[in-house]
Amino acid sequence: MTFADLELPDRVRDTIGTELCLLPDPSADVDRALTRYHRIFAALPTELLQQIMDFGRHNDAPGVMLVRNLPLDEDLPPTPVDGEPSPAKASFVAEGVLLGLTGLLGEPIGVLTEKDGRLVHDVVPVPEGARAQTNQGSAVFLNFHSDITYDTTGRYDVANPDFLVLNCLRGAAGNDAFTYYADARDLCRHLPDPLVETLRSPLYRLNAPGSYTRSVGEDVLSEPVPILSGAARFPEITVSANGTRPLTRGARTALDALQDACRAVAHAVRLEPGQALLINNRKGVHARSTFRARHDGRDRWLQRTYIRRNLWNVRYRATSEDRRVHY
Ligand SMILES: O=C(O)CCC(=O)C(=O)O
Ligand SMILES: [Fe+2]
Repeated sequence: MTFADLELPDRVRDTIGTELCLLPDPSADVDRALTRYHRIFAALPTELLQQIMDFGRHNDAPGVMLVRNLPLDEDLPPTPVDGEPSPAKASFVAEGVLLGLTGLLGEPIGVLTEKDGRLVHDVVPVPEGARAQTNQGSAVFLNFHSDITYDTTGRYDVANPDFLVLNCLRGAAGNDAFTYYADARDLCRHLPDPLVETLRSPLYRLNAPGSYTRSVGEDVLSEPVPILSGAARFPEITVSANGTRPLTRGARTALDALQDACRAVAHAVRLEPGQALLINNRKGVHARSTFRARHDGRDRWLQRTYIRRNLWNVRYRATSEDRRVHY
């Protein structure tokens, strides 16, 4: 599948940046902030705006889109080292870019077990998580995966985000961090039919995300699920970074072949400040290379949202404190 790549004209970047830098921290009133961002992002040229909206709405759209030449915060404080928001961040341009793009795709959601339910996630290398299969890692390859959500129903691919946006505030100091995306349509074309057939069978149990298993201290496996599902033209894929357990030998062979195929078909992006990656979390799987992290305030810094097209289908998980935050 094509990899979509958009660039804002300088004039539009500057207009959006000037307006965003006047706005306060969106977390105080997210719906009001999203409304303001909506007005601001309406300044995008029609063609660009439609390409982003079409990315969100159409089944046959690409699974990943890079948006370049976005505005930046003028004074960026040191990269936080704990995965928490930086208390020193005094302007909110990056948050505005992230939530402005998010609003073109759907609704940002929080999950209590992921970044304390915040809507804006700071994705930074954390010393204790350096070797973990989570967004805190740096010293290990973060395997091709979907962002999944632990759920008592035993299905982790239902309440999980439809989309992720990753907005880059600071690139890796060694320029060595790559994000990869492998589209399930490409994977199905690449793999022999019998292996695709196996991957379409409920022969796999997914381990819950590392952020959840860390809190309970043990692996928590899903019910047996297929890795690929849905119409042949529009396959959905679900893989856990934290471990996908094949239930048969054949299932293992197909899973190994899938991992190789991901590396073969993936698009690689080295995110730089002013670039955001829009990721469809159902049409493909993503991964991240190892990269050098020093935990000295100059490390790579992304902000991320989890997005649902619609909040209705996840209402069974809604918390009573905040209508965008789910347990
Ligand atoms: O750091 C990256 O490029 C991607 C990390 C990741 O998988 C995520 O944030 O969901
Ligand atoms: Fe991820």
